[in-house]
Amino acid sequence: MAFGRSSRSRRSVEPVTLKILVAGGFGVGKTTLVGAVSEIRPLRTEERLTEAGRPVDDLDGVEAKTTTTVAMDFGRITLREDLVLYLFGTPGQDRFWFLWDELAQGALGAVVLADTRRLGDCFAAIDYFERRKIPFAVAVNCFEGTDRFPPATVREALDLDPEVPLLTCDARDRPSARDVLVAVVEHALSRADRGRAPVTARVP
Ligand SMILES: Nc1nc2c(ncn2[C@@H]2O[C@H](COP(=O)(O)OP(=O)(O)OP(=O)(O)O)[C@@H](O)[C@H]2O)c(=O)[nH]1
Ligand SMILES: [Mg+2]
Repeated sequence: MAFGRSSRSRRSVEPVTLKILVAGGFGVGKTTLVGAVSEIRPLRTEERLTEAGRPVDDLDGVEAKTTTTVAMDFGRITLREDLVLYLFGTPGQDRFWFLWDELAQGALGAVVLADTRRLGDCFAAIDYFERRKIPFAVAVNCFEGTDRFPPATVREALDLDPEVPLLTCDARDRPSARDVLVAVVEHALSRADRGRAPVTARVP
């Protein structure tokens, strides 16, 4: 399950490193979330949105957006001295689907970011993780001025299994984004533990 171990760490405890994907539809805030929590300068593969892309790049609600991810985002966050997450943000547009299988290799779990103005945009990511049995949590990125819906309504609209964590977040806010990552890790670890001893894995 572990993605790797850092051999160069000088810390007394060698951290377990886990790979987490940050997925969701176009312009939902994936790059923003990875950038908000990453303790290293995040690697981004952004290209400018152009007039040519206008028919396929739906900018409703994110009109200020000028760039889009074309390969992946990469960041790192230490959740605990002995637990480090490597974050891989996926590209949001359908034309980059061919990259997903590569990015998903060895992932412990995933965050699916959602925007209530276009919930349907995250169906594909949810389907992808459900099919591959990759544990995921859904985080509604609360853009200002958007309607807030009760969690039960969002859960129903997305047809989520009761066990899938559903949270709200502000992708720009480090503590908020960190909470989402903690929820995913706890969910993924508890799912991995099910069937073994009834251990509750908790990340502070
Ligand atoms: N107001 C507000 N704006 C946000 C929030 N999260 C992201 N944004 C803005 O929304 C736009 C889209 O954010 P990105 O992080 O590029 O979205 P993305 O999901 O990586 O987009 P793609 O890679 O193109 O699919 C950017 O202009 C962000 O500044 C948020 O929580 N609130
Ligand atoms: Mg992006």
